[in-house]
This record gives sequence, structure tokens and C-alpha cells, in this order.
Amino acid sequence: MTTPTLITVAPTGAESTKADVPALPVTLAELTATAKECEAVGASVIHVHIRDDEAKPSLDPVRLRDTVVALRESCGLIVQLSSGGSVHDPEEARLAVLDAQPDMASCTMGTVNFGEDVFLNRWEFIVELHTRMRDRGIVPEYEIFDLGQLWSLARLLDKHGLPSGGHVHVDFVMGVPGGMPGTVEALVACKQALTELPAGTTFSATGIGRSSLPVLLGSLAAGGHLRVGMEDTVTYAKGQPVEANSQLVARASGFARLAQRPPLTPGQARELLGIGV
Ligand code: KMH
Ligand code: ZN
Repeated sequence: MTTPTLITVAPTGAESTKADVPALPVTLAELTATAKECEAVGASVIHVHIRDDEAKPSLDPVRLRDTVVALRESCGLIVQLSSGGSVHDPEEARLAVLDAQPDMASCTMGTVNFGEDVFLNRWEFIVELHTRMRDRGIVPEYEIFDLGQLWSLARLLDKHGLPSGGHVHVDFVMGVPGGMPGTVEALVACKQALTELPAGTTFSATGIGRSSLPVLLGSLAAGGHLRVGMEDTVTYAKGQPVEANSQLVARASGFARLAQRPPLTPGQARELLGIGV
């Protein structure tokens, strides 16, 4: 049986800059236009980081609310807000992201070195995020930067229960300097560790930078789902900046179709992820 492919677009992130990739969407108008274009070529989820007027990463609560509303008005994508923010964001601001009432939010399963920085995710913070999401009917995407974080997730679910909707979905974020590498071997190790998690757990994978394509192809072959976007990849090919997020989504959709695993619609993705149940 072939499983259709959930394609998440992560169009902006907190680390990429206009200098790296001039087409980075940083305003609300750019973000909503990007969302529509990506939905048209096969995305079903949008993982959102927002920027301020100077294009710096922001967790401003009013902007976050406005962003959720504007995305809902302009496209059918599932709106997933990042609770990871940037490595400089305090825990309270990251928890307050949930006040914008997105469909989904990310929940990173542990602390990881992040280039020269540290992406801090204390256990108590993770528990609070998971619990608040369940209380508010927000479906988590558990972000996995290293293999052991899957055992942390197993412990979280064992001690604190299943998320809203009852379905568990994880995203392997591979190739961050300080986390697991963006290799097929690491992907297979992560997939094998899913036996520790509830039956039916689904996964997507994204490779940072040059690991983007190997991780994409590996995930498709392994029955996983895909995440692409300028948050993770600023070049389409060597020396060629990404021109639009939809270019990356279109390429992912093309590979998914070739693999006989066509993209899921947002409605089908909602069913898969247990959103609105
Ligand atoms: N910007 C990274 C520090 C997430 O969105 O939840 C964290 C990140 C993960 O991007
Ligand atoms: Zn993110």
C-alpha cells in the first residue's frame, strides 16, 4: 500500500536572512502569498516563524495572532506556529505562542548545540508545552534534533499522555551543527526508534543545507513525510539561491509523485494528524 505524502513548508525560520536568500518571506503579505503558492503545488502544512519590521525574528503576540488569522483567510494550509523561535527567545515568550491558537505548534524534545549557540529545551519546559497544547486542542509536531530525543518523547507520552487528537507526529530535523547528521543512516536509526512510540506514529524529515535532498529522498523511500523551505535550505542547487519556497515544494511534490506517493491535500493531512477530532 502506498502512503501519500504530507509536505510541510517552513518558509522563513529564525536564522535565514534576506542576504542569504533575497526571496525570504518576512512580511505578512509575503508570507500569505507564499502560503498560497505552496498550497497550489502540494504543501499541506506551513511551519511559521514571523519577523518584525526590521526582518528580525519575533514572537510578538499580536503579530502572531494576526498571522494565524491572515493565513486562515488566505489559504487552506494547516497553520503550525514555531514554539522554538530563535535561540535567544525566553521560555515564557515561547509558551505564549500558543495564545495565538494555531492548529499545530512545534515542540522540540531536548536541548541541542545549535552552531555556536545552544537551543535550550529543559524537561519542565517541554512538559509545560506539551500539556498546554493538549489543554488547548493544539496538535504538536515533536521536533527531533538527535536520536535520544525520541526516547525523551517516549517518556513524555508515557508520563503525561497522548497529545490532542491522539496521533503522534514527529519531524526529524537533520544536519544542524550540534545535532544528528543529515544522512540516510541517521534517518534509518530514527525510523527504527519509532518502535518505542505509539503504533501509528508518523514522521517527516528535513535536511539542513546540503543534506536537504538526501534526507528528502531517504524519507520518501522510508515511508516518511517531507519538510522543505527556506528555513532549512537557502540554495536550490550549488550556487543557486532558492527563488521561492514554492520552488522547493514543487520539487518535493515531483519526487513524491515519482515515488507513487502523491501529496496529501490539507484536508487529508488534517485527518492524518488528528486535527479537529
Ligand atoms: N530556530 C531554532 C532555534 C522550531 O521551530 O520549533 C528552533 C526551530 C525549531 O526552528
Ligand atoms: Zn522552525
